[in-house]
Amino acid sequence: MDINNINWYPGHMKKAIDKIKENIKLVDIVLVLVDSRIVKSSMNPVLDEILKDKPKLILLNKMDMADPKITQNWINYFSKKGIVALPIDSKNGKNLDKIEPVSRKILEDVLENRKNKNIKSETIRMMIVGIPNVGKSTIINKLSNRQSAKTGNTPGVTKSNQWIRIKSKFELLDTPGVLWPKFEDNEIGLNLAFTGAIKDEILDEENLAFKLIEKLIQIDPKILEDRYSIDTTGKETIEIMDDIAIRRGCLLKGKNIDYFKVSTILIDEFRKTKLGRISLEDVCD
Ligand SMILES: Nc1nc2c(ncn2[C@@H]2O[C@H](COP(=O)(O)OP(=O)(O)OP(=O)(O)O)[C@@H](O)[C@H]2O)c(=O)[nH]1
Ligand SMILES: [Mg+2]
Repeated sequence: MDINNINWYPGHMKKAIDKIKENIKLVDIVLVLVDSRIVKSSMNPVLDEILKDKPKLILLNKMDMADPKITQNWINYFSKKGIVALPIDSKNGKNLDKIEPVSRKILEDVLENRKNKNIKSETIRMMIVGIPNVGKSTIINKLSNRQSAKTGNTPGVTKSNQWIRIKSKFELLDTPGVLWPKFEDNEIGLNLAFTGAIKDEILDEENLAFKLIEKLIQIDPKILEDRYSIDTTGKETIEIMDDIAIRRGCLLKGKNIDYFKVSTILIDEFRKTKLGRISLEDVCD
C-alpha cells in the first residue's frame, strides 16, 4: 500500500453502511463514537450525511490516551456549535454513566411527546456507530456488565449488527466499524493508520513509522527524546529512526539497522500509550 494514498474500504463496510441506514428508523438516538486522539479524522463523512437529521451524542472515546487539554478544546468546539459531546474512557468505564441521562436530555421533546401520546414505554433505543477499532463493542460490554460483544485490538472485529439490552429502559445496537471510500487527504489516512483503525496487513510498517516520527517531532520532539533517550536536534527523520533502533537493539548482522523491527516497536508503543497521552489533531489544525 502506498503510504501517500491510504484507503481501506472492503465490501463488508459498504454492507454495514446499508444496514446502518436500514436501522436508523428503529432507534431514537445515535451514539457517534470518535477517537479523542484524532477527533477530526475519525468523523466519518458518509455517516455524518446519513445521520444529519437524527438526534445524536458524540462520544470522544479513549480519553485516557489523549492529551486532556486538547480533548477539552474539542468539547468546547462542539459546545459552541450546539453539539453535545462527552469524553469517555470505555476501557475503565469513565463517564459511561452519563450516556443515558445525557441522551434522555437530548431526547427530552421526543420522550415528552411519547408520554403525551400515551405510549407507556420509556425505553430508549440507541445505535452505536464509528470507525473500526474505536471501542464500540467495549462500551457495550461495559454498559451491559458482560462480554456481550466481541472486542479486540484490531479493526474489523464486529461483523454484524447486534442488539444488546443494557437495562430495562435502554437498548443498544452494536454495528461493525466503517470507513469511507476515499479519504479527503492523506493526513486522515495516516491518522487512522497510526491509531489502528486500518488493517495493518495492508500497511507498510516502515513507511508508517517514518511518518509517525515526523508527526511526533512536529507535535513535540520531547516525546521521542524522553522515551528513547535520544537527541533529535537538527536531525533528519531517518537519523532519528536509526537512533531509536540503536537504543532498542534493532540491528541486523553487520550492524545494519533492522527497520522492520524498530518500526513495529515504535507503532506498538504509540498504540499502547507508552509514549504518553498524545493527541494527533487539535481543533485549529
Ligand atoms: N485505553 C483505552 N482502550 C480502549 C478504550 N475503548 C476501547 N479500547 C480498546 O480498543 C480496542 C478496540 O475495541 P473494540 O471495542 O473491539 O472496538 P470496535 O469499535 O468494536 O471495533 P470493530 O468491531 O473492529 O469495529 C480494544 O483493545 C479495547 O480494549 C478506551 O476508552 N481506552
Ligand atoms: Mg466491535
